[in-house]
Amino acid sequence: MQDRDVIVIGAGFAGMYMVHSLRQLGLSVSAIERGSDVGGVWYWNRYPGARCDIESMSYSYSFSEELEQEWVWSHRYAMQPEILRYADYVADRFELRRDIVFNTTVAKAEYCEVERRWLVSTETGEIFRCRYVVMATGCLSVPKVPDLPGLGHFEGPVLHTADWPAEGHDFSDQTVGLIGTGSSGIQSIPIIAHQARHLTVFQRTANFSIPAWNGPLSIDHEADLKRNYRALRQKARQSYVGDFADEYYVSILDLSPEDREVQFERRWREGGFNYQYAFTDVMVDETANDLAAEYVRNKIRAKVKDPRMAEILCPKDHPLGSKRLCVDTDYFETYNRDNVTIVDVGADRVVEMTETGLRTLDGEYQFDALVLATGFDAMTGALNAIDIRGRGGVSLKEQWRDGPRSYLGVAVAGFPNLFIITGPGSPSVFANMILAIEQHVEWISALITYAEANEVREIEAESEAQEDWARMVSESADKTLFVKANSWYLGANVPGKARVFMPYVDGFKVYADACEEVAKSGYRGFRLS
Ligand code: NA7
Repeated sequence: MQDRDVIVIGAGFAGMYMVHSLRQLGLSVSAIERGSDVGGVWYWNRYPGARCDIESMSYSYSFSEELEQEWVWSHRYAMQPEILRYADYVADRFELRRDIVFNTTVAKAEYCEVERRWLVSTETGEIFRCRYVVMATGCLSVPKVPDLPGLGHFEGPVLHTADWPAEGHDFSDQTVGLIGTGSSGIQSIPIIAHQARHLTVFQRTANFSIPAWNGPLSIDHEADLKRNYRALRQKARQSYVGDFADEYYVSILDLSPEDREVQFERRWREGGFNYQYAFTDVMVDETANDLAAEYVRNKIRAKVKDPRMAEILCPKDHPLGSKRLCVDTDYFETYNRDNVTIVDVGADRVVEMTETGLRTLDGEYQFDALVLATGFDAMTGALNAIDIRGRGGVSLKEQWRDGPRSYLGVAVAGFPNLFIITGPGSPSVFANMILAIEQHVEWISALITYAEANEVREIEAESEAQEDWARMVSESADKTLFVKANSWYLGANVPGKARVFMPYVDGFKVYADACEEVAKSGYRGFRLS
């Protein structure tokens, strides 16, 4: 048994900063990490084309001005290898690895009420005893393998985008089947299409995607951003998403048809998420949303030469943005290649996997290798994968059977001294994730500091505060179009998972202000004893 003040579970960007921050408080801390190195989501998601969909200058830590100035991002949107190099650099620079236990999976975390300690056990039987536990397990870290009948019968390699072999995979001379057209599919399809002899994409739901217009960051532009970093970080903290984009608070419906076209085109040319967030009504008004959506559909029709393929690729069954918007490089153009086919497998058209391919209601498709770009058991998957037991031995997974409920997305009633970074009920995946992580790490660190200074031994969310928060999160989501899709935000991609809208939709700034208010009030909604 080893004793620590704090155990952090996970050493992605959340766990890394949490370790750094707790050390500054003079606390003893270890992070326990399943992978063999730091990086979290960027450690596992090594599929071809993996890239961040938030711009690199803002998708980076802001806690150290030296780090900010030293690190040089090569592109507007960074590719996975570069982000992993950044994680490696940060780990070296702040000597984080000495407090991280790698290649170790946490199986259980149990609260002992008598000792007021958590006992964290690993799959190999090691036990760590600590006063606080911080879950830095990530929102998109448990790959979802679809329940395809006969999947085990397929004789070729099966690769999941979120569990890609470190050595990569050479598709040259192979025929490839790929299931899934979310961000991971949309990023990997153009690259795999270049390598493979033939690529067949099986699409259940067509998705909206906006061009990334990715390219190298010029030295001048980078220098300019770095000169203004403090102001830009401040701007990010005052914004909805938490990035540097200019928000454009105008309603689509207030614009004339001509001005609308101008604005849609301008946002399309800027690329990325601002196409969705630039307008006030796109996520709350169906007419406004459909105008924005039709603009994208027309772009798809203009890009894809075969009109039949173009219609398959045009999303029609959910509002733009209700499934997370994708940001692509040459995705739709890829379907103009002779070696790429798209097959619509919506409406339960998949029958089974065979030894050599996939049988659908429309025919049989053969290929050498299968890529699953089928997403994640998002937001709660990694938390539920650990047997977390709070007061009275109550299991978090059981408590969340009908959907996750938390206070501020950071704490759960009945689970004292346990904190979740970017948990359900916080903006998390709706925000620039690194900023969301920093805000949580700093807030949790301040709360622990307060507890240490005031001889508080137990910090626990009150049930009533938690219920109020959960109700508010769900009522806010219900006022938007975010709830109008079978998305992973709602848990709809995992059969049997409770349908509860998990992210906080009112934006980073409003959320961070609410957290600040709670702190200023002496941590209203928490029982400090
Ligand atoms: P997503 O966005 O959940 O996409 C998964 C895709 O896989 C999506 O198109 C799914 O269709 C499809 N899917 C899942 N199961 C099946 C089955 N059984 N049959 C056919 N198609 C299936 O995951 P990503 O990894 O692309 O991206 C996740 C997030 O990571 C992304 O939003 C960014 O934030 C980064 P569906 O839409 O469910 O019909």
